[in-house]
Amino acid sequence: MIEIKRSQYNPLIVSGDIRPSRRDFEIIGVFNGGVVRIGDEVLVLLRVAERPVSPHPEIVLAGVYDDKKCRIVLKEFAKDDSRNDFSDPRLITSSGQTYLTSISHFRVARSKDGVNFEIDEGISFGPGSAYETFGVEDPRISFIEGKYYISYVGVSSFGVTSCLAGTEDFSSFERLGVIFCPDNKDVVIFPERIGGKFYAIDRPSSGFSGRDEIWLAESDDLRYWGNHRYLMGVRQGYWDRLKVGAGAVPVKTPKGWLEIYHGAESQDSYCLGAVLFDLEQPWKVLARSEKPLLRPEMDYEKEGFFGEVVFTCGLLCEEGKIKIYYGAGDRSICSAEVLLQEVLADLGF
Ligand code: MAN
Repeated sequence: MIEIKRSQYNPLIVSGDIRPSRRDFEIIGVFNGGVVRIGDEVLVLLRVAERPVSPHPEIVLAGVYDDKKCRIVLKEFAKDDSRNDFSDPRLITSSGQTYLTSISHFRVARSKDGVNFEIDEGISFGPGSAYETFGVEDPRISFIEGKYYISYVGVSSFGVTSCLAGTEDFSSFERLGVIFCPDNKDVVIFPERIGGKFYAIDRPSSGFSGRDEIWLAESDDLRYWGNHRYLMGVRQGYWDRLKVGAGAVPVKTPKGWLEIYHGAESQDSYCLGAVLFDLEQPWKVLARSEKPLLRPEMDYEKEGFFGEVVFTCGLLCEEGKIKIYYGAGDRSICSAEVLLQEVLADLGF
């Protein structure tokens, strides 16, 4: 039985640790952070989700980035209007249009011990294009050839896209645009070239098949992606029977590329497990976890803005351990660690 150890200090970062970006907003969650080690510090690029506080109990407000005015404007939805559907806490559907109940941006958090974090005051990276009007979400950081690349989700009325930004210092960022069209999320870029090419895992959602599964793409320059291939799907009867999507950036191990991914067993329960891809031919899946490495068990995972969720966008592989940072219940940042050797043994290696 594989043993994963949650940090005794969980949750490490909660909404109360963060000041909203505006006085009229409140934080609803801080979760799904991208992770990288820089020198003696762990840097987590947090997804901070906030929403306007409504002064009227019968009106729900949503913050939407106006890409012409370059600022966030407020939209009103009356609770008693039958055209408005609020049944999913994350979404508002109004006359056939979908909005989000919160708008997310990224903020830098730094820590010397991986437990106590100093969080930057302002927005480090926020919505900035027509494809990000409902926010930017779920950053994954790949350190490639001396530069950090952040693959993240841009949500707008166009749908859910995957975008890319580059940075050298996490204070200024270069927007490199949409790299995968809607609906496509959970993009992680391998940290080095394989056989001369860059590779990314993505997760298109097919309206036709109704499936949310993992694909692989290749590129020469990280911006233009092609040679798309189906990589792995959902498995009937398993913990990942409904949806799968990449989690953290793949880790190179002697046995293959190790990817910690998420699987949903129902619309509202997300677990984490492992998959191993071939080192030279990453389109070959070598093994997948029979059982999840982590499933929502603690109160802080079962409850939350959207409970029953453990979801990762980043980890560190250090001292023979996989240190996973994960979002719990779409509300807080937690961590858990497991021996790399145990994960590989569990996969049969
Ligand atoms: C899902 C969840 C939300 C997210 C939207 C848009 O509903 O992952 O957290 O805001 O998709 O990406």
